[in-house]
Amino acid sequence: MLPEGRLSETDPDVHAAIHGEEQRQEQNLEMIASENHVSKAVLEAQGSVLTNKYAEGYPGARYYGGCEHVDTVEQLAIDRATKLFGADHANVQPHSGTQANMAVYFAMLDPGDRILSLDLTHGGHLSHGHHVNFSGQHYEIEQYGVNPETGYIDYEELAAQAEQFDPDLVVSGSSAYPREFDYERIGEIADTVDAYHMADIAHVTGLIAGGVHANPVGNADFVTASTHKTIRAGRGGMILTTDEHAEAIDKAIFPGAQGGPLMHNVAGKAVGFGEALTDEFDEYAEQVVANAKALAEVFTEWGLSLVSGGTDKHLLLVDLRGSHPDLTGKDAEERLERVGLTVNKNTVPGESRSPFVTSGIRIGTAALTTRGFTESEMKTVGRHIIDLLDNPDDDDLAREISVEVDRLCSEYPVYE
Ligand code: DSN
Repeated sequence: MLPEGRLSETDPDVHAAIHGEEQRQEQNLEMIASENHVSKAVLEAQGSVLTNKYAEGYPGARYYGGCEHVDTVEQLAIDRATKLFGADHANVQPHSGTQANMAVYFAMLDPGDRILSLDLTHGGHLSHGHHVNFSGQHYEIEQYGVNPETGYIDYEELAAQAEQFDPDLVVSGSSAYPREFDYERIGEIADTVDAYHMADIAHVTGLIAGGVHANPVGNADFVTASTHKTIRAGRGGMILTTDEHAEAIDKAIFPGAQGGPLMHNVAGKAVGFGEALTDEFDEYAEQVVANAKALAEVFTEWGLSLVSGGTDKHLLLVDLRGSHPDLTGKDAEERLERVGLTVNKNTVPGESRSPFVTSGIRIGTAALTTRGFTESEMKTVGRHIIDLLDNPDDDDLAREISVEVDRLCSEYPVYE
């Protein structure tokens, strides 16, 4: 027999922590660029009985019986993903974006093969070859960066670097590069040196699905993604590829890198992708970028320095070294958190402080746009951020801003 009763009765400790997190999300303005709020429908799918089911294999070819319903769910997720991105093939089983990247490397490379990717401190990701990550330990890595003057990737320089390094795989995509990638150009560079091109669109999955950013499908051999950021389809990952590489990718995910898929998460992806196919989602994606540009405008007007001078996407990278040389990213993050503004400290190009301290903060607009924020609310929040950074000892000011944050949270609830 199963324990009876609601979670609040059977496990008040876990219930209290979940409830606390619900309250935290409602009562704070979430500006961590990799986070978002999913719909109640996605939550329902993710919290469903599908968590009970083993489904190793793929729809129609499983290693377990009783898979007729999970087959339906996974096929819906696959069909919606291929429709959204115009891809030949989608694998929706990766547990995360990192697992998706791992599967592409595992499918196409041998240990010691060469990967050319964006440096972590210039906006890249751990799984693109950082030395503490499996990717940096199993493959030979060379990294490209942004031009220190402009903050943009210099594609001529990247082409020259590729010629010299002769990579087997070139990675486009980032966690903290505020500009759109030129996937076509990187595809050409990869072709020139006979390398595969993997576009990691984890952060911009929703912007591409919503038609605001160019789609790398067609220019990249592999497109990897996480599904919980701008696309709001619940926590997980995905790989898009061509018919040519479909079998290798499917084998790399299962049995290569993972066991049973998390079918409740696959259901969340199906529901979120369905939402992303609507016109409302396209409007959402446009507003996410409009909000980030509005925030960039306020920051620039008030003297904050932004890496690359602005943004094309859902995130800004504030380089505090110019305007607030003594303020670390860690201190800035804590100062904003005290009034209910959640951001994350982030390294900036040419970083001299440790990743636990940093000289920058990364600020995203996806979650606030989900709450209904438009440019005017974003500008209000932007001015509050500047006031807080400029006046560290003004407790009255912090209290006033905290009240204003409460007001905005009540006016734009997440789930009520
Ligand atoms: N950790 C995520 C981010 O914050 O960008 C990427 O995996």
